Amino acid sequence: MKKVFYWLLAFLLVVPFSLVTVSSSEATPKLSKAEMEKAKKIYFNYCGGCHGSLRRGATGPNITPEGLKKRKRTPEVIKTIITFGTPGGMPSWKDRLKPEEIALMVKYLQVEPPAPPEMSLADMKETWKVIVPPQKRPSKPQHNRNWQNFFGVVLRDAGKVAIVDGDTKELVSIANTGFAVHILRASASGRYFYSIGRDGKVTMIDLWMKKPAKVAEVKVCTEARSVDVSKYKGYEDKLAVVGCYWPPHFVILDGQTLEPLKIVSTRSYTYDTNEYHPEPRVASIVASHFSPEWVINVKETGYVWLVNYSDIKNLNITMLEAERFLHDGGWDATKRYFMVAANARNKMVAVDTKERKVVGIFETGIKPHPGRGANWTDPKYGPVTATPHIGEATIAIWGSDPEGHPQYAWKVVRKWHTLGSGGLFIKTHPKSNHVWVDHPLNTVEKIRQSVCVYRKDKPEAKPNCFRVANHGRVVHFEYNKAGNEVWIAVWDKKGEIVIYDDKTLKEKKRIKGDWVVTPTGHFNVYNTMKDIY
Ligand code: DHE
Repeated sequence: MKKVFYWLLAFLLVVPFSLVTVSSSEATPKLSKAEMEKAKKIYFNYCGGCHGSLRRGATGPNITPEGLKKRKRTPEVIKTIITFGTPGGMPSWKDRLKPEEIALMVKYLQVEPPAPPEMSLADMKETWKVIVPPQKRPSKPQHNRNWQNFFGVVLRDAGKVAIVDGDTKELVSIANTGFAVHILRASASGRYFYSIGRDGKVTMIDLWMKKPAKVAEVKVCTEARSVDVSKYKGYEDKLAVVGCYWPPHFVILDGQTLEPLKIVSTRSYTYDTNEYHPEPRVASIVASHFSPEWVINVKETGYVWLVNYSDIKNLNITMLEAERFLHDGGWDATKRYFMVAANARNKMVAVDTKERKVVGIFETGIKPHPGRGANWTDPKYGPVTATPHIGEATIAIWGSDPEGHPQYAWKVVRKWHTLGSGGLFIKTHPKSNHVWVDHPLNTVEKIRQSVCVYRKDKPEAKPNCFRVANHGRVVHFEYNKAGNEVWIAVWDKKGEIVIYDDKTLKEKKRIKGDWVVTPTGHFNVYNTMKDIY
C-alpha cells in the first residue's frame, strides 16, 4: 500500500512538473568545493554506471543540464525522480541518500559535468605492483584442496574477494582487491582469478598458493567493469585485458605480472548516425575460442570490436556494426556465438566468432540483462539461450543453433513469466534440468528476495518460486564444478551465501559470518575458466 502511494505521488509530481518549462533565466546553482567533491563521489558511486561519467546517458537517460532541460526536468522533478525512482528502471534512492544529499545531487545535476582525468601508461605504471613475481610462485598447488571447485566471492562494499572451498564450504582466504569489485574471471589454466573493481583496479589472485593471495595489481582506469584473459591455444595465461568506463579505453596487460602494455581508446563515432561520442565505454569482454581475439563491446557507439591479440604492436581490430548500448553477454553452448544485450534498445545481438560477423539482432523485451546467459536444449526448439529483463517480468528464450535449427535461430521462441521486473541473472549447467532466475532490482522486498526455478524438460510447467532470504537482495547464481549445487548471494551488510541442491531444490547450507559483507557475484573456477553456463 505504501509503495503504491509513493508511485502515485511520483507520478502525480513528475507528470505535471514535466509540463513546466525551465526558465532560461533560472540561475545555475553554485556549489562549494566541498559540496562539489561530495556530489562527484555520490555520482560516481551511484549514478555514473547507468548515466555515464559525462552524463550523456546509456542504460539511463541523458542527464546533462541541457538534456534535463530538453526533457523539462525542473529541480522539483529531479528531486522526485531521485527520491522515488521511476517505473522505467531508475531505483528509488530515499533509503540510500539522505534528504540533504538528494538536494545536493539536484544542484549538482544542474551544473556542467566535470570531465574526469585522462590516464597515461606512465600513470598506470605508478600504481603497478608485483607482490609475488612469477618465478617465485609455486609450480604446483601448495594445498590438497580441489582448487578447480573454489568459488571467488565478491565482497562488494568491503573491497575484498573471498576464496571459498566448494567441496568443504570453508573460507580459504580473503584478498584485498580495491573498491567495489564488479566481476572475477579465471585465467585459461584456472590457476589465477582476475578481479576488476569499479575504481579500475585489477587484481590477480594465485589459487595455487598455500593461502591463495594477491600476486599483482594495477589501476588502469578511474572507472571499470570488465576484465578477461587470452584463452586461445598457445596464449593461455599470457595476456589480460581491462575494459574501462572512464577513460573510455581498454588496456592490454601482461597476464603474469599485470604490467600495462598498451592503451587503446574507444572514442569514436556511433555506428548508425556516425556522430562523434566522447565517452564510448567498454562493457563486456570475452575471449574467442576460434582465434586469438577478444570480443570487446563498445557501449555507446554500438560496435563489437574483434581485437586480435597475436601482435599487439600492430594491433588488428575489426569493428562490427551491432546496436547501441551494448552491455553484458555470453556464449552459446558451442562457444562459437557470442550474444550481447543492447539493453537500452531492448535487443540482443549475436556475433559469430568463427565467421567474425554479426548474425542476428532481435528484440527480447524491456532491458534484457543476461549476465552471461543460460544455454540448454528445449524439447521443441533445440539448443536455446535466454535472458531475464530489468524492465519486465519475463525471460526471453531464443534459438541459438543456426546450423541444426536455422528456423529458430535468433528468434524468440518462448517467454517465461517471472515474479516481477528487475531480473539480472539467469543460470543453468549442462548436467542440470533446471534454469534459475533472480529479481534483485524489483521494488517489492519479497520479490527481490525470491528466485524462480524452471524445468528444461517441461518448459510449459509452472516454475517453482521461493524466498531465499528475508533481508537484502538475492542476486546471481553459480553452479559448483559437478553441476549439482547452486550458490546464491544475499546482498547486504549481513550477507549470506545460500547453497541449494540443484536436483531437490532443498537448501544445503548457509554460509554466514563477519566476513560475508555485501556478497554479489560469485564465480566457480572450473565453470568460469571453461565458460560453462
Ligand atoms: Fe554489473 C557484469 C556493468 C550494476 C553485478 N556489469 C557486468 C558487465 C558489465 C556491467 C559491463 C559485464 C562484464 C563482462 O562480462 O565482461 N553493472 C554494470 C553497470 O554499468 C551497472 C548497470 C551500474 C553500475 O553502476 O555498475 C551494473 N552489476 C551492477 C549491480 O548493481 C550488481 C548487481 C552489483 C554490483 O557489483 O554493483 C552488478 N555485474 C554484476 C555481476 C556481473 C556483472 C555479478 C557478472 C555476471 C556474470 O555471471 O558474469
